[in-house]
Amino acid sequence: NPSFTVGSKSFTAVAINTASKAGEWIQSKLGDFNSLHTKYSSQDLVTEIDKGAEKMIRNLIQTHFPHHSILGEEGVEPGPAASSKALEAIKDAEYLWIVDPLDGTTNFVHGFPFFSVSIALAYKGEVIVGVVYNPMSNELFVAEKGKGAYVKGKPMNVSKEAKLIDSLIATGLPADRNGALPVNLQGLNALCPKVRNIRVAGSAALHLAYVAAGRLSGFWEIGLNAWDIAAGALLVEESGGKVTDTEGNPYTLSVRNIAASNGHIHKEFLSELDAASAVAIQV
Ligand code: 2AM
Ligand code: CA
Ligand code: CA
Ligand code: CA
Repeated sequence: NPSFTVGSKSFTAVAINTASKAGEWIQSKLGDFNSLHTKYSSQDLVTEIDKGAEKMIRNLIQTHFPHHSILGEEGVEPGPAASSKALEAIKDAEYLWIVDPLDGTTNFVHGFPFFSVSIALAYKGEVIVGVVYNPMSNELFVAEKGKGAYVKGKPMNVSKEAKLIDSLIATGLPADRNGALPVNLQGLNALCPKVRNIRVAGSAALHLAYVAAGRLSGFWEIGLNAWDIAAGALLVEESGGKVTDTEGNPYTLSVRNIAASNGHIHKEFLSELDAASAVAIQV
């Protein structure tokens, strides 16, 4: 069993403190940032704020835990399978922090107030701490493996819907136009008539936090990376929900096609996606 501390330093306290500091800084930069580049495609945006937040997070983690490894979105080569390649090189790390400094960059750029900082800690490949922070709503979502999940200090529980037709589901429309996007659109097309409604709010980490908090019944998206999912997946599991890949395999750090739900609807959810052939990237 991993411990949650080194000496007197709590991993969770550092994750919370780091996510809060980065989030407050990001919020202070709303509408006040300069360099705006596109990364892999014209829809794949990155700003100096993504990079600055990651630097801040890396510095804080390294100060506390100099022997831990860090995987962050802005520290690797961009591209559709960015985290898979990076994970391969780093997979033997005992303690691995998985960081998305700004999840929902497009929202940040447009001032749409739905973006987050996502920080997870994995011990021997298993996520043991997950923190997602939305500075705009001042909501901090925290989970520790085996110890439950909390939003603003209050225990979270997933929603109770038992049928897809009563469910509010979220998904994402990825920037990867040739791979993930058409598959996700296929899923959207198939799911839409079978559910109460669908939301596409632009931050995978926050969508997962909302499933954990019972505000969404489920979420799926094709072609994500480890940093979009790791913290949110633990939030959902520790709130009583279910997290798999879109084919129903157990969640691991290498999963890129994610399906999370309150558990009750999971089977029906995945079978509708499967019927639409919308569970994997087709190339
Ligand atoms: P980001 O804002 O950190 O880049 C929305 O569909 C989700 O997809 C967001 O969590 C977003 O994270 C992520 N995303 C954006 N561009 C992406 C890309 N090119 N490949 C994979 N995921 C991406
Ligand atoms: Ca990005
Ligand atoms: Ca992201
Ligand atoms: Ca990001």
